[in-house]
Amino acid sequence: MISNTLTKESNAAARAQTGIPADQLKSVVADVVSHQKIYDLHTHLYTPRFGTPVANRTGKVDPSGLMLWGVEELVTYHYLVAEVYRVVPASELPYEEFWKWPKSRQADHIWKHLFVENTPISEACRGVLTTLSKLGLDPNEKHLDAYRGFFAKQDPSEYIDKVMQLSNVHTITMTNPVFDDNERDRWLADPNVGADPRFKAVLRIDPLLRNFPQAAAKLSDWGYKVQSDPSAQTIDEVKRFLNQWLDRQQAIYMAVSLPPDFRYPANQTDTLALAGQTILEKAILPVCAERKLPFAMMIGSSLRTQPALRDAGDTSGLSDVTSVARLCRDFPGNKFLVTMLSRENQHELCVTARKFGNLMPFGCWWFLNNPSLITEITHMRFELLGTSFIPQHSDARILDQLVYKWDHSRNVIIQVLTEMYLRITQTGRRITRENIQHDVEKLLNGNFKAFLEQ
Ligand code: RAT
Ligand code: ZN
Repeated sequence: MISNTLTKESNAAARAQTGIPADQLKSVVADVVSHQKIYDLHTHLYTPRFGTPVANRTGKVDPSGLMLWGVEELVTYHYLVAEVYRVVPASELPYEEFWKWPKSRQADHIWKHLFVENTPISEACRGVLTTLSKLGLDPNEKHLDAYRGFFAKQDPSEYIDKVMQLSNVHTITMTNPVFDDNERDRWLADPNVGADPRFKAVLRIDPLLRNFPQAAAKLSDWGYKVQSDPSAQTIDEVKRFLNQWLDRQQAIYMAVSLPPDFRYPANQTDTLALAGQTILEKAILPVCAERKLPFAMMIGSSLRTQPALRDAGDTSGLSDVTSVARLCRDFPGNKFLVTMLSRENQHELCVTARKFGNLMPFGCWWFLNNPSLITEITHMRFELLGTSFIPQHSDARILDQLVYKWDHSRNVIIQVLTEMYLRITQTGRRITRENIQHDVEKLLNGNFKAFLEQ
């Protein structure tokens, strides 16, 4: 018995001693990264109970359903709407006209101009090609009809399993904007709408911080005793509202997207920002702290810079990392998940995370979700933070995008991680498969879980 244990221990010790030769590092890293199941902490995907507008095998189609998937949704992704307007300008196709078209016509237009008549070279275009090809479809088709039949034959719930298997994602975190009537009504009509073991919910509350008077008007319509001026009673009512919705959704964190001019503390002459600040300090952060939930701040989105483009009309702007530092310092009992949209904010955010254990930088958000920028940002994060960050989230809006967003990001992570290990081996320090498995597990799953449990 004793000698058996000893043999096991010495075998383990011997394995730990066996460093991976430099020329094999990349293939081992690739193997480990591709086998690691991912906890995707920010998407805009939904369970089948939220309904789907996409024709499918069950025959159940809900025109305002929230679960998006299939080729027409993929091709009309708002990133691609913006790109098609680079090729066919509004002088040729007025925005209002495009929005009046049925989705199938919009999709045909985008396919023709971005995929057939031009080389689909952008990241968002390449993503569609990766997805089609990983689904076993030929990405060279001239017309979308060649794909439509494949998607119409799917059962939405089974298709979720298929996509999660292909992308190796074990949990999809939704974004659940409670101020969106379509979304809110679905939670009220069906208490189990979010109950699906593959999904987690997130309470998204942008209007509370971006425009409190507007949010207060809605809350008051919904029966809460709130006023646009955040009095003590208003604060209590906002807390009651947040707690009710966190319970209803079983949300794993609370989230907001903030504009580039978000400042903490707020500018004393900006009454709208001051109202938001009071709600943040007195309602949102206390509720998060009591429930030990992280507060996710996604900072740097300027909404509707080009309103005619709708979702595709938002842009990014330089934000203020000092504000993040102040929040982390002044609220040590809170946990902050933070991603920033501007490339220029990334270095300062890393430096700030070195100072605050309650700050977890995550993902390469939206306009940063391009291989060149993910490479740069991930390198910098490794150099400044070791493995104590979350390198990526998918931000998928259309289920099938999980396939490409994770395929592309995995490839970058493999490349960058291999370079980091090679640098270490140059010191004479050995890198083992166990080291790599340990690191990759933290990056793609464990760091997020541990932050939730902290
Ligand atoms: O990346 C996106 O699709 C954006 O439109 C936003 O949804 C952003 O990710 C957000 O969560 O606000
Ligand atoms: Zn998002």
